[in-house]
Amino acid sequence: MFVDEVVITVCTGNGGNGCASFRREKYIPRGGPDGGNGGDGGNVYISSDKNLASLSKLRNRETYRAKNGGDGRRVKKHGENGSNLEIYVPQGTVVTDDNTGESIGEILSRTDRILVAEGGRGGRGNAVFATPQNRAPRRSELGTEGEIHVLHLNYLIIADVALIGLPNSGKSSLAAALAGTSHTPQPHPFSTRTPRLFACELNPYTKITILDLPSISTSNTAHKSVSANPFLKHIHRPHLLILTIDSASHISPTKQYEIIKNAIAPYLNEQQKEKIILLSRIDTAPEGFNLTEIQNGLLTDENIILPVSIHDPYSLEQLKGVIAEKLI
Ligand SMILES: Nc1nc2c(ncn2[C@@H]2O[C@H](COP(=O)(O)OP(=O)(O)OP(=O)(O)O)[C@@H](O)[C@H]2O)c(=O)[nH]1
Ligand SMILES: [Mg+2]
Repeated sequence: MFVDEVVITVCTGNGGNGCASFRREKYIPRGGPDGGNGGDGGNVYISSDKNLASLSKLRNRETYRAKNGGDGRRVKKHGENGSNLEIYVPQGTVVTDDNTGESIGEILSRTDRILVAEGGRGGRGNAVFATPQNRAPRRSELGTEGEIHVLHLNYLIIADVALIGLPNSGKSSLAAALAGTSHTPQPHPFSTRTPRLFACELNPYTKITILDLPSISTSNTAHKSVSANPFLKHIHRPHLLILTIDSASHISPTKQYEIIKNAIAPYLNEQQKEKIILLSRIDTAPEGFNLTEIQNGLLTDENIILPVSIHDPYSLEQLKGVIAEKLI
């Protein structure tokens, strides 16, 4: 199951209480104070796990707790520190405070780890309060309470390129062809239900990841797109967007482009001005399909337009070349 958003509650451990006690041993009258300190409560961390590709291991609305610190004991024994809790997430996860909306951090590299909540401090035992003036203090401290936070985890997939287009426009076949992996063609629309990453070697020196996204519905409009395609938010990280315009579709290329542009507009970031527009499945274009006319109709300063077919290795090589140029 692919899950890219969860809300969880995290609780850190309480600090253990300090102990108030006095040394009691045979032949040692009036032994001094010997109460140990309480241990600190465990912290909660959000940590990177490069093997994860979803937040599906976490349960929405679940509470995750670190351990409490142990109480201090006699003979100056310190309470044990409560063990920390590590919550593992995939690289690309954004952490925000669900109550305030405040950004807490992002897990981007494989070593990233964020302290999201700190455990309570252990209270001091009476042994530490002994002074020459007061050799028998009875005072000891209570441990402080841990913190409780409600966190919103939003996984935004890390990829170099994202493929976006209308149903059946050849995105998955193209991603598989570029990656050189086998793909069972699905002739029905919306066969891709969740985002999928493909590793592609553009040339011997450049390896990239391509994100194949579920199709945009033809009834998509900017304001409806969140519910219609909850996966479009994943275009946030890829530097380059490839829009597939289906040459074989009954919807005109300009109309397809309009639909895609409106659907992705709410999710674009500043750096994503550049796009490659593909006239996909070009080998199945109907008679009278005027490539030059269509290319000119779609051309803008920000776009480059290429015809492509998975059955034409030359067009795939050409596409790889253009991707490499845009990314490097
Ligand atoms: N002739 C031809 N057929 C293609 C080409 N690319 C894809 N197809 C076929 O088009 C159909 C749809 O391809 P997909 O790759 O599943 O398209 P998609 O955009 O991922 O579609 P969904 O995710 O299902 O909405 C399949 O039957 C493919 O075999 C192409 O370049 N030429
Ligand atoms: Mg697909």
